[in-house]
Amino acid sequence: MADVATLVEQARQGRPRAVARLITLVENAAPELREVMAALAPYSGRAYTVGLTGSPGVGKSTSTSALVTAYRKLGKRVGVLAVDPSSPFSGGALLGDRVRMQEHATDPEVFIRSMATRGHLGGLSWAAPQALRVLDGAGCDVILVETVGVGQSEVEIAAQADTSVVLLAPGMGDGIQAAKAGILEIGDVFVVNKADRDGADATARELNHMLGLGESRQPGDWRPPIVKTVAARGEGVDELVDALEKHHGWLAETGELAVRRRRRAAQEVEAITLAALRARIGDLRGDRHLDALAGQVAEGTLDPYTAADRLVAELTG
Ligand SMILES: Nc1nc2c(ncn2[C@@H]2O[C@H](COP(=O)(O)OP(=O)(O)O)[C@@H](O)[C@H]2O)c(=O)[nH]1
Ligand SMILES: [Mg+2]
Repeated sequence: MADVATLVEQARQGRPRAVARLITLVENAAPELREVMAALAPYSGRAYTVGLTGSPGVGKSTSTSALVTAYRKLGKRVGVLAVDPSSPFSGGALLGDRVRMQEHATDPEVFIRSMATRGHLGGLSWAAPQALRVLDGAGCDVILVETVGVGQSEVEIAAQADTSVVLLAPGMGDGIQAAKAGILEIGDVFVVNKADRDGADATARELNHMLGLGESRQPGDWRPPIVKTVAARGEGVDELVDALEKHHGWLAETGELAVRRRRRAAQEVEAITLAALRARIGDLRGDRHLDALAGQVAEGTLDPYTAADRLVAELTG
């Protein structure tokens, strides 16, 4: 295997194979990652990242593909990351997604990758950001992150993007579902896709109502727009790009972009720290010190907090 420095250099030049191999390293939590991330650090923070979330079938992949087309027209280099927190498979996109992404497959300015994160210690919290770092380092101007999973993990991944797009479609009972999943709070831009179907206006109205309910916005606060699209035909996609660009501008002007990125970096560092501590505790299994502490706690001669303090002191000492 090419050494890390060479791989990173090739990825920096936008060579797809090198980018793919680096993301595989992330996916496998390979030991080389430490070196990869050190080499990529100076090149991070350039890409604008957009997360797309919503129930299965709502049109995330179709919208992602349409957005790739729109951003390519603007001359941007685009990365696409489909994150599936539950899938044991890696490397390949779901078949349907492959078909949808086909038209971009031969475009050297588009990087498409799906990633499974199951089995990671602290999985999502650091695997997705590191894959984003790779795409960022490869010179992507925009990175679109589609989450395949639903629920909490989805919200977690969306929080790793600069802008979160929440998609709904008419007739899916989506408004209610979305509220349940806590997804309304994370939406910076809302899309009512499948606007060619009956009920799109009603869904948009319902959404508008729900968004307005908890409103206590100050002047200058971001008011999440609702964009209607027919992603399958590319309709409304330019309006969606406009909404994204506006949000990007608002993030930059208000300083919120830096705030969000710092918050994300803190989570990333914390996740890596916890994984490292957990690994060290694992190393301690069978260790006489831990064994002795556990024995004392079991016998009642030591309380568990004091035992934990001693363990932390030992791990960090
Ligand atoms: N009628 C209609 N169908 C759409 C539209 N966008 C996507 N679809 C279809 O909805 C299905 C699910 O789309 P997909 O992008 O895979 O959804 P995902 O699971 O959220 O990624 C596919 O059969 C798409 O062709 C749209 O705007 N209108
Ligand atoms: Mg999809």
